[in-house]
Amino acid sequence: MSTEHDIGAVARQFQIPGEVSAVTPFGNGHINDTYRVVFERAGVPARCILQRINQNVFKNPPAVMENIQRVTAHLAAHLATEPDRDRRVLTLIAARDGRAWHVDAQGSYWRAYRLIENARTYDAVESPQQAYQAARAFGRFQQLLADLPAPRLHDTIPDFHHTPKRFMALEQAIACDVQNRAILADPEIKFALARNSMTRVLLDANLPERVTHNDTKFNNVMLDDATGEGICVIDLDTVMPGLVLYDMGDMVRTTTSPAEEDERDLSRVTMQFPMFEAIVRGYLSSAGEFLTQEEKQHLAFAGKLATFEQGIRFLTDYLAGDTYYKVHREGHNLDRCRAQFKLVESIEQQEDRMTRLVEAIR
Ligand code: ADP
Ligand code: GN1
Ligand code: MG
Repeated sequence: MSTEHDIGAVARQFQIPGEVSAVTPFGNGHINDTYRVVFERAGVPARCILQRINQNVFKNPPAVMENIQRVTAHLAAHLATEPDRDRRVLTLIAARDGRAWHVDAQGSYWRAYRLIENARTYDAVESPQQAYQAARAFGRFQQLLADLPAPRLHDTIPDFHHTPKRFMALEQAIACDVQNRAILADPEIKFALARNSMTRVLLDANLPERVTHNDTKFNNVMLDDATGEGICVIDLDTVMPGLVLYDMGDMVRTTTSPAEEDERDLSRVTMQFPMFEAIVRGYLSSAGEFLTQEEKQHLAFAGKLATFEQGIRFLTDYLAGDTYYKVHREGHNLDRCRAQFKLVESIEQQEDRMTRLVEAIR
């Protein structure tokens, strides 16, 4: 978290009435700095989410914000007649100068959202119902954005899910080995290099470009506290043109194992079939109508690829000296990589059954 920033002073740059009464670091994201800020006016509290955009990762913050403004406005228009519509889409709070962001004296970009009340995110899935709800929400998100008018959204991170380029970045990190860590990751490097052949499959599958979320981690969807419904998709920095199967795949990666992403006890990291089935059913319940045959054919494969891609991204960052993801302990990125590769193995063992399930219900 950025201690050098006075969070209360930043919060006052947004059009929120009242005085700042509390600031708390919030969430477990790897990229941005997130705070929950409470404002009080005449004893009545109002809560918001304040975020500092990570400019090491997002080189063009105004482009990120322009995408988010267009996407949230489009979603809000679609949801205008729904009950509880304010909790179903993120709402940006304007800065005092009327823009959707504030730039502080250090040049950092900040944004504020209304806090979605009576809902929360989870770092690990607990039930197939939760998996179903998350997948249904991400599918609906894609569906509602299918008619987003031109122009094309900005690529906030170019080639974000270009797995062959991720693989090349890994090869480069192994060759440079700037921290002399390759020796410590020898089994993981061998595991990765043996699986190059899967990296091109989706790019070669003649799939349509759509507006996708690109970071469909289980903790990027808020589940309603009372009903468990997947009520709001959050973390919109990477919403841009992409392939829906990477969204599907990242759900499988983050919503089938009972363990967290950085679990060190690898015996706990497994692809639980009932969770996979719930994801497929939840996703098809909202996205089934617009998916092409080619997309449906690759639904079962997507999880293996996305999990592998994430594993090589963590491994690359480990070898490069932890410059991209926030780390909280020695070897954290290597632990994360190991958990991803364990999950890839678990998926490989169940791949035939996963394919048969998708064939049966698609
Ligand atoms: P990161 O890119 O770092 O993952 P997120 O946008 O996902 O950042 O936010 C981090 C966490 O903050 C989320 O997992 C969620 O728990 C919480 N959060 C984010 N936005 C909101 C919101 N509008 N209302 C309530 N909680 C939120
Ligand atoms: C990052 O922001 P967060 O923590 O939701 C990353 C994703 C990774 C994820 C792995 C912009 O997501 O791509 O899949 O970590 N976001 C970016 O947990 O790189
Ligand atoms: Mg997040």
